[in-house]
Amino acid sequence: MDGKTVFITGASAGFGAACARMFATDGNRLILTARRVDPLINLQEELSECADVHIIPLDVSDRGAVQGAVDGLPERFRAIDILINNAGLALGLEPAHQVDLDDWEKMVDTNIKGVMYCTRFVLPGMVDRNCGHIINISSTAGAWPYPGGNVYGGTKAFVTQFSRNLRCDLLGTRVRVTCIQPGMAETEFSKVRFKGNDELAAGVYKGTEPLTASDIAETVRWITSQPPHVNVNTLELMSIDQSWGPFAIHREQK
Ligand code: NDP
Ligand code: 8X3
Repeated sequence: MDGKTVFITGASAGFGAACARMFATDGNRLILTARRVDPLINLQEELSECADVHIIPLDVSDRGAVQGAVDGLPERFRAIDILINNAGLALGLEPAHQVDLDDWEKMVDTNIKGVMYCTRFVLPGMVDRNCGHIINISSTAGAWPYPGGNVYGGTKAFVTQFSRNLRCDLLGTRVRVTCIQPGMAETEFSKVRFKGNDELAAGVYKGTEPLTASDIAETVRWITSQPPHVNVNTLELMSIDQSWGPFAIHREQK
């Protein structure tokens, strides 16, 4: 996996930052994007000895900004080999009839539109060069329902099906598409979901050994180091401490 150009969204924390650290070897060039600039600058400094890192402050839900970021890449970063559509978030865990509609819109704008925009602006170059790999970060929440998962799970179901449909459109090219569906992983994810409430966030992982950001980066390493004719379509992984529940049954009290 020598000398690839890797574009990562949501590189300021969690999976995205772990993927940046993992890719910062073997002469890879990194384009790291997120809304928060300070963590990107820190990561650029941390990785500067081993990788050529270009950072872009970017909100993936801003279509014009995504186009500007891709069109404005310095020459040596223009041929993107790997796009990691990772930026995303869950907001709240309320039932559908009580949820804040702004939260739903923000999840749709980030998790769906962000993936659409980044893919649409990066993909033509990959098709022209007849090589590339798009890795979309979906979730177990896109395949398995849970109370309060309403729109978050819906956005991740979009990511999963979009990934499969991309494979159909790209048949006959050497552009690969992979969808990763992680379960519970300890990052800033729950802190964001519970809007800064550290106690609620910590409760999600209490007494468990959740997946880590580094587990996801290692999964990405394995996927991207397969021979070029091997396309890993979908990969679901969970902590050993997570599994499925039985169907919920409502019973009238008699
Ligand atoms: P983190 O909260 O740790 O990281 C999320 C990243 O997304 C941050 O870098 C954040 O950067 C970025 N981001 C959020 N909104 C935007 C936006 N509008 N534009 C650009 N960047 C944005 O969470 P994770 O690392 O856990 O999450 C990464 C992905 O993995 C998400 O898509 C999430 O849904 C998914 N996932 C997470 C799981 C988990 O349990 N942790 C399990 C399954 C999937 P900034 O705030 O600086 O913009
Ligand atoms: C994150 C996993 O179960 O919190 O996508 O929705 S979960």
